[in-house]
Amino acid sequence: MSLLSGIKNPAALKKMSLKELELLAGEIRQELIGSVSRTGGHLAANLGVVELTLALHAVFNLPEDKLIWDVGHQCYVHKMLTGRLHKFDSLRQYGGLSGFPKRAESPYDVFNTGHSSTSISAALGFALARDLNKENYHVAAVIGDGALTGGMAFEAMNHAGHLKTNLIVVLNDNEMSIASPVGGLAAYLSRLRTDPMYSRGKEELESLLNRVPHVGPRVLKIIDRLKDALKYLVVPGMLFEELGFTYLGPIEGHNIGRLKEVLQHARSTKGPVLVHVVTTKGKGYRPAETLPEYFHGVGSFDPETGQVLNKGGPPSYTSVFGAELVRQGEKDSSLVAITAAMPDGTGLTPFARRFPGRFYDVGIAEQHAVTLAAGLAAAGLKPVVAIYSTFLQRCIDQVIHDVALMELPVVLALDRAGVVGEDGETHQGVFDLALLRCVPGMVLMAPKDEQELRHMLVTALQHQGPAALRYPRGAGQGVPLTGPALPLPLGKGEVLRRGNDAAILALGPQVYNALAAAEALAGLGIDCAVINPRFVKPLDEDLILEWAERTGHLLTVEEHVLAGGFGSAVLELLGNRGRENVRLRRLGIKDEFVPQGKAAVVREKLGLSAAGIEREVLQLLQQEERSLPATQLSAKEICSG
Ligand SMILES: Cc1ncc(C[n+]2csc(CCOP(=O)(O)OP(=O)(O)O)c2C)c(N)n1
Repeated sequence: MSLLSGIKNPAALKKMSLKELELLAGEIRQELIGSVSRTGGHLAANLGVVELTLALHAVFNLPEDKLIWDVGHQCYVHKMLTGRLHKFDSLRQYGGLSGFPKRAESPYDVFNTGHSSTSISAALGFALARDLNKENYHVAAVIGDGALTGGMAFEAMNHAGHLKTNLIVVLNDNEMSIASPVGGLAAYLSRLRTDPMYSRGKEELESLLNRVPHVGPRVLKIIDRLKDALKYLVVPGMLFEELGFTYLGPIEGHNIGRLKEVLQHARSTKGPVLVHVVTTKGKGYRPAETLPEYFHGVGSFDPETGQVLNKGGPPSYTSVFGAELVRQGEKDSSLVAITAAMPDGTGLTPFARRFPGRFYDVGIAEQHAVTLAAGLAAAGLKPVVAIYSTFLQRCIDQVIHDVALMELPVVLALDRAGVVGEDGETHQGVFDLALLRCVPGMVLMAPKDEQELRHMLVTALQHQGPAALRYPRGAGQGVPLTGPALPLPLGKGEVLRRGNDAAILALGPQVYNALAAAEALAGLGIDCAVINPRFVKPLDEDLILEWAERTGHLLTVEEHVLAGGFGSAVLELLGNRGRENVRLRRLGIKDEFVPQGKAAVVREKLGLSAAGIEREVLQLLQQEERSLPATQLSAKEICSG
């Protein structure tokens, strides 16, 4: 039996010798490579934290002590050691093991994560609750050098340093975010890692100061001041020390013995401590060490070669967006592009290569990205912020306060809008319409396919105010990408199919499911119109009212929560215009979080498929008239599901 399969809970690690822990690390790496090669997932980050996770579990008493993983994509080893090894074949699948920490899954996962830079705030919350409840446990946050570029991490450290409570922050520094890390902080960490003066300095200073004989209080005070002055010269981690943390490190992050020693030391240190651990992303698997960015989040691959399986098919929305942005950048020298640590994920790498001077990767700093764009726009440039829908949630105030209030022409290119698949609840892009629709002056679009995305990008670029376009993750529809991208008339939808029994208003690529559903319904003798609204704001009111009148039955379809989305906008329109005789059904996401799983599986479960739309139309047409309470909106609307 392998060492790994014998571990039922992490207490077993405390009894293991260093040799056994090292053997275990090897087994874990094999298991990680094997299972992620089948399911896909965040391989490189997990390979990098094998020894760190073993040392953390060996030193702390989980789950009494609390361990919080920032972003959480590096929690696989932690899951293997906490009774979930046997579930790894279901990793990231529908109903399976989550790829992120989840309280509902295990008492060892004390805080859900997925978005970056939250761990220190949450850990401080645990530490303060412990103090208030007069409990006695340790709290540790593990945060990467990438996640540390998020402002929240510094807000939390600033507060923790002020409060001086016991709290351990483990900085997992692998010199990588998804891409290369950004800015002065990265340069600072690099100096800490590499400058022998920094790494030797602290121990030497401590031993020197310990040799100073104890004398009267006046002299002691002078010595204290001298210590402080000396610290500035030689103590590493001064930035963290200044924030009120005791800095320990840098430590070789693949040396379990050394890690255990330093973590023990951190455990017995009073006040906030930062343990700086240096690791290699992708450690122990050559393809991932060579291409850590590629193996950050990867689909299934051949473990022997590292070759990714099942590639091919139409170009992704992301890549079509990226290519069109380069074309527009050629025409307009005022166009600048911004990403928050996702140059590849958002398709901006070709733009960055072509126009390095007009491209900004700001680190994991979405709020800054949007206000930076506002500043650039106020000064006459044309910024495009390419951002995942889910991460836009971070910067709604910046959109309202810094962009929309001044009517600044900032383009928000919202990638991964709708169902995202295996990353699950934390990453679904299903709130953006509700968050943006209420912002005065905002133009909101959703292309039905990758060709329309090109047109919408140009529409947004030519608009003299804020505009957002939302498009999904993954492959486009495979439509021809011919001709120049041309601006679309603002607030105008298009009729794709005419019919008299009902009109389906389907947003984004759901248009294609609507067309397939209409085809199937035609076989049943039901004659459906299909409309591509294109704009959620401004809404094509005339078109929608015309088809409401013509058919008397409307179905809206969107990959978005029903509350505040596109269907809500249509419902408001019918209500405002007193169209009591129109029946409306809205298909979208009910008031619940959307789980992980293959996107097609999840869409099917949500009814966001051709078959689902067909069912909805049948129900819409079969619905009996019912009298509504006077307080209800005038349109006779019944939510789907
Ligand atoms: C708010 C937010 N923005 C972007 C991301 C996407 N993201 C996931 S992991 C990651 C890089 C994290 O780098 P680091 O903290 O150094 O961890 P590593 O993967 O290198 O171990 C990014 C940008 C995110 N999860 N949350």
